[in-house]
Amino acid sequence: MTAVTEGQTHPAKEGSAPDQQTVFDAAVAADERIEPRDWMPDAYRASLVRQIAQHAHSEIIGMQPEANWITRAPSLRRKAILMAKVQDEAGHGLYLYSAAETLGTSREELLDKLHAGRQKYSSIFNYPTLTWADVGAIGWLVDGAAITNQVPICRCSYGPYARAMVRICKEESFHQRQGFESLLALSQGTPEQHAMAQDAVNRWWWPSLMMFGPPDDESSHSAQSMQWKIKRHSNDELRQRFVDIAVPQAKALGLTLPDPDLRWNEERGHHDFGAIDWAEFWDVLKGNGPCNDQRITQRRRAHEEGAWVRDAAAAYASKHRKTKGEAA
Ligand code: BYC
Repeated sequence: MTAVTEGQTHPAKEGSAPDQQTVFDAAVAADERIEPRDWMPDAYRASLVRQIAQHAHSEIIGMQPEANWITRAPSLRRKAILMAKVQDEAGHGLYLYSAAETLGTSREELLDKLHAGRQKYSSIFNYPTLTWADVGAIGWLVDGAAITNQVPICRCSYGPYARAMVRICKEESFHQRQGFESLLALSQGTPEQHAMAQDAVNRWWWPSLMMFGPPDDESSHSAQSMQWKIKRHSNDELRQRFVDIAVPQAKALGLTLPDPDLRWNEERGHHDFGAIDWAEFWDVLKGNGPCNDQRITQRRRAHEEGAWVRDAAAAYASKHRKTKGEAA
């Protein structure tokens, strides 16, 4: 949008004085970006904070299941790749908390809410990583689902969120490829390795489909978020897109997707797939997944143990500011 004066970046046309809501609606309709200092409806702001915070929390909680395998990676190469990937997830969290901060909240406040169970993180990270093949399955399926969901967010109406997603999607794409390559190596390895890869795919497939959120008719936020162009596609549309992408990839991997109802539907031009266990999804959201307690306990512990690092960084920054101030 074209900036005019601070706090009001949409110029009113001469002779007219459109109210702030009209200016906002027109900007969204014209596919312009809403920027932090623009007027926006309170509900738009609150919904963005909700979604971006949940997204950021997912990135940092998502470090845990994969970090579980860093010490046991089968080679130095795999270990280096996994460490880099886990660090990337921390970086994604950082961009996203920064994007949320532009909406007038603070990272501290959001983390407090996560630790108190008042904000969510993705259901997918409440499942355990039982074998090394799970690291490959997460890369292929979980990062694959994440890209499918997140590429459209690069066109989100809120500027800072959209811009954060560009880099995140590039990195997620690399993550997805490394997962695919790692699973391929296992699938083409010994019969035991192939079985381990298949077992991982069997366990991660259905939770990956749940990542896209509830079916459209049970999605409380979708209609409004799509109207505001925070979301560009519905949960079911993106889930279908992901299934259509994953089927040929599974074939290339020599692995089977654990769904007897999965088949190409010529008429629809899409794959039909079996019923998702939504009772399991809602149960995981309520905190009853296999790893909910473990994930949040570990997150709280990491936060407490990292307090001295935050204090030291804040002290250094304040000293640096003072020194710079003196030099000026
Ligand atoms: N898990 O109205 P709906 C990653 C909640 S990170 C938990 O459809 P919306 C990665 C939803 O919040 C992956 N909760 O909501 C990281 C709402 O509850 P509240 C994270 C879920 O927002 C490391 C209620 O259910 N990606 O990929 O319109 C390593 C009703 O849902 C889930 C993002 O966060 C879920 N799966 O749509 C590797 C992407 N689904 O808030 C990979 C950004 C729904 O009213 N987020 N809920 O309490 C989005 O695109 C959207 O927020 C969602 C949900 C599609 C997830």
